[in-house]
Amino acid sequence: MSDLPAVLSFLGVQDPFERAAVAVLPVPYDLTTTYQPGARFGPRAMLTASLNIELFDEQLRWDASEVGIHTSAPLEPLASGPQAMIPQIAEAVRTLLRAGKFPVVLGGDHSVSIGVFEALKDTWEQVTILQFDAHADLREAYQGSPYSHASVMARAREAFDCVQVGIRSWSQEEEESLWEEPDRVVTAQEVEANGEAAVDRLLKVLGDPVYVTIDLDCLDPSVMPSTGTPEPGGLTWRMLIRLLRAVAEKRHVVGFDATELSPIPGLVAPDYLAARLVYKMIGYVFHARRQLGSR
Ligand SMILES: [Mn+2]
Repeated sequence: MSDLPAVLSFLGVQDPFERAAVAVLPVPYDLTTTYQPGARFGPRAMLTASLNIELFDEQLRWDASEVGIHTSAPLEPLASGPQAMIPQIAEAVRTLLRAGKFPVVLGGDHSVSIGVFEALKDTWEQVTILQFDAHADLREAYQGSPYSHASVMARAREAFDCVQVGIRSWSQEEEESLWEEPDRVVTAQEVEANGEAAVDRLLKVLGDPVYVTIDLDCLDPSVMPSTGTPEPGGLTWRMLIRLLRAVAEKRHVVGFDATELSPIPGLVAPDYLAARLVYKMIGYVFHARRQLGSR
């Protein structure tokens, strides 16, 4: 197979870093996954699936890859755990932000987002973290670690305004903190009951600019079974992309991540969905920027 690229790149596109608006950073790390490990294989599965995606977006009627996409070498996971890994992720993302790139981080388990938040703190005085997830992720610590995938939004809330969408599972411990500001939570049930109303309500509470962190388990397991914690009653594909497009059109999005893809061998549809979602979001963001001029 001499036609295999030396480095697996998103969409099989590899624009020179200097010319790329989008920088894809694979982080194959899953040491904090608790139920079904395997998110370390997520980036590779997304990148492999992405090679089959049509570059022309059928909704936008535009080939979003023309903005230039560069995929970095994967960040090597450190076995010493998240205390070491998070600064490493933060530094890698800082480098991308300093270079003026739009970072797209491919997890890995959701704890990789904590590293991204560290980098955002140094770059943006004020940014809202918009989380798509089945879980509140508001545990102060989980299994002894404050950097667990179950503590992602507890860490985010220490520095940022946050809005949480798709939520449908939380602990007794999280019950109080989740509902501190009820406007800032859009449950999966609320989205299912009236999607358009949920879009409107989200836009009403969401700050600007926005960083979007996507735990793929926000989606229903019927379309996204390949996650560490598949939770029933999730978002549909259509509803998720509707929400993401609305956010991209109405806010300045500074970057995003897609985490918790834990590929099931032989079941490629979820891997493809994850890759398609990442490309959709890139398309939405840059199409909106093109329409509005640089904000
Ligand atoms: Mn989750």
